[in-house]
Amino acid sequence: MATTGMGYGSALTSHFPKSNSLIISLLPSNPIKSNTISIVTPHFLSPRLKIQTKSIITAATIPSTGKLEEVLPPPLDSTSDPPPLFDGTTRLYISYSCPYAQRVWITRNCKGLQDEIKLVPLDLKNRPSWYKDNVYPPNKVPSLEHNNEVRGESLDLIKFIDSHFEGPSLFPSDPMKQDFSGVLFSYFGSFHKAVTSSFKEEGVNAETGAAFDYIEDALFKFNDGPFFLGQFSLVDIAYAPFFERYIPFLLDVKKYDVAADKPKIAAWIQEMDKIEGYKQTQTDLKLLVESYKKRFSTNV
Ligand SMILES: N[C@@H](CCC(=O)N[C@@H](CS)C(=O)NCC(=O)O)C(=O)O
Repeated sequence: MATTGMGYGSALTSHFPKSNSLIISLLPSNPIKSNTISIVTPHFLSPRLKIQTKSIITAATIPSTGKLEEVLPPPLDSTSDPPPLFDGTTRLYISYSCPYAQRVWITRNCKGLQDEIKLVPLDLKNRPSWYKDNVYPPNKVPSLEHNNEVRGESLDLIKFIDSHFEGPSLFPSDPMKQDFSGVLFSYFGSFHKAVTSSFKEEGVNAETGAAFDYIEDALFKFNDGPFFLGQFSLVDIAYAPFFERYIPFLLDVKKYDVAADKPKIAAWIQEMDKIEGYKQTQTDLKLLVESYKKRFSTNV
């Protein structure tokens, strides 16, 4: 069992990486420089994100599926030139730490669109002014530049990418499942509010507990797989980045194990961790917990 140094519970240990990601350079006769840095400080868990330091250097890693894992570009900041906007390239503007952007990034990966949709990470704390002025006036991430238009809102974007791009469908054709997806997409706002309502309070309140009960019940709805709609879908993608943040924060700060006595949630977490397109987007858990602690510093 992995030891995390943060007292993670048994049901949750599978959520955490056990060792540093293995970087295997392709083409050994023509070695590719794996000139990458981590966006995180060294600590007990392996950083998942490998950020390229120089744009001319390429590198590749092979996860267990054999699919190429990309080395990620460095975030652009206020000193960075804009990309050549509206030149026909489809660009996904994200921040590596944003859970909303992560939804769209996962969707892009799971559909195998790494070549078709170029990632443009931004440093949100030192945002380039051209982003608001010329790309996306709401000045938030994610946004998608495609066919001379820029659109935003993560839930709209994951549906847009799923229906307008090649790759495996991430939305079921079964009308009952489609209906339930609507329920779960709508529930997300209440869920997020209910879970974070405990963050500034002592302990974990009943609202938070009820929200996880709701999720556990939802996972019982279809029995043809461990995901919200049975098979893996956009609904799992919508929730995963938030669970990724809630789980370690609640466990570390509140000693609250989200998956305790919740076998469906425990199984869902385990299965999500096997999705390559998601794994490639997972960020550093200790950093997440630290940033949540800073944000919710009173009475945690
Ligand atoms: N409802 C939006 C929320 C996006 C959002 O709030 N993104 C944050 C980063 S996690 C952001 O860009 N914040 C910048 C700001 O508000 O200035 C979505 O689902 O895409």
